[in-house]
Amino acid sequence: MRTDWTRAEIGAFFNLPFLDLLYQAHTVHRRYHAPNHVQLSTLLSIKTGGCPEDCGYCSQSAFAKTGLKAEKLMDVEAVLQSAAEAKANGSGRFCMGAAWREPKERDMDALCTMVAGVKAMGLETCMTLGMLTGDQAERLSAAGLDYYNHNLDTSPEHYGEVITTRTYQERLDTLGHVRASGMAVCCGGIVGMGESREDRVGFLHALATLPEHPQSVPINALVPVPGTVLGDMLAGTPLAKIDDIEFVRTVAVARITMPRSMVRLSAGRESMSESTQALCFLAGANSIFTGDKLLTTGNAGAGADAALFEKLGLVPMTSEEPARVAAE
Ligand code: SAM
Ligand code: DTB
Ligand code: SF4
Repeated sequence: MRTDWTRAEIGAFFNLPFLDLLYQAHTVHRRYHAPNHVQLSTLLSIKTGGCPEDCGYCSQSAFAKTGLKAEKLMDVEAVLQSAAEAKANGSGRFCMGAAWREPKERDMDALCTMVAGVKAMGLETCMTLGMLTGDQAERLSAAGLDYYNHNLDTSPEHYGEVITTRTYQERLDTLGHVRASGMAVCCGGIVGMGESREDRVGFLHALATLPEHPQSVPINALVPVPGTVLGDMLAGTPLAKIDDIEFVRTVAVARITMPRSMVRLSAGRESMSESTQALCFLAGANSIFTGDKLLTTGNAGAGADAALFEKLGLVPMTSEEPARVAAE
């Protein structure tokens, strides 16, 4: 798989006529993935609010005026109960998120117990806890964590407009620790934060030129939360919502440049029409978050998703099924 893409090449994909881009992305998609299978993932916020980081999009930042109450880390039993419900509702993957800059040593045992318990249910496991040291990555990996989510979020140039308390390089370092531990990397970002097309090019370029492609690439559309820097700054402006076609283009270019990765249609789906979501699947998205809630914001809900799958003839991927079909 190519990891030497240039920005010019990635920019050229974005500039293709829309139908040519979709055709190319879907052709790549069919070569590496089962086209009508979409993975259902469930998210659980295992530690909500009060985060010391200043990510401008995030409702959980202590800098945001969202009125969200800071909570403690959930009990292992409650997490496992929630995972069992996710499994019963057809999810193949369970992703646990914590509003931390990084996990504390005192929490590591409980986190590892959660991972082992969720894994024992036959679910794919993912966590997103902030920055990790090499040792923490090793421990989570040994406990059975399949994926670790840590996003680059945007282009290196736009990054400083969004977050000041953690550098791009620190993010790259955490991704290196995750990769070295043998866990799969889940790394993506957000579009619709007022960035330019060139920033979206730079963002996908950063992902597609990592030492290995992230095995999982979440593409989020900003959920503008009132009280957050970006939610308030963009409210009422033409930038308040990413253009649907531009969003689909971003998914398509992710698919073409990272052919084997799972491309996840993540936050922001609640405000997308069924047709836009269908175009995202055509462009190569093959995973969604299901359920009524993401971490703190609303989501389309299992009923709406079941109806959409029925309409489109999509089948949820089972956790036993290999996510990727054999490539030639
Ligand atoms: N605290 C951890 C961290 O940031 O590494 C994990 C949780 S954080 C909520 C995970 C990701 O969710 C962020 O990197 C960001 O890409 C995405 N996210 C957070 N708030 C969002 C929003 N309002 N709209 C879209 N995506 C969002
Ligand atoms: C990711 O890139 N998207 C998911 C997951 N990683 C953890 C989270 C989306 C969060 C949306 C905002 C919220 O619900 O607070
Ligand atoms: Fe904290 Fe993660 Fe939100 Fe940033 S995105 S404020 S690190 S919870």
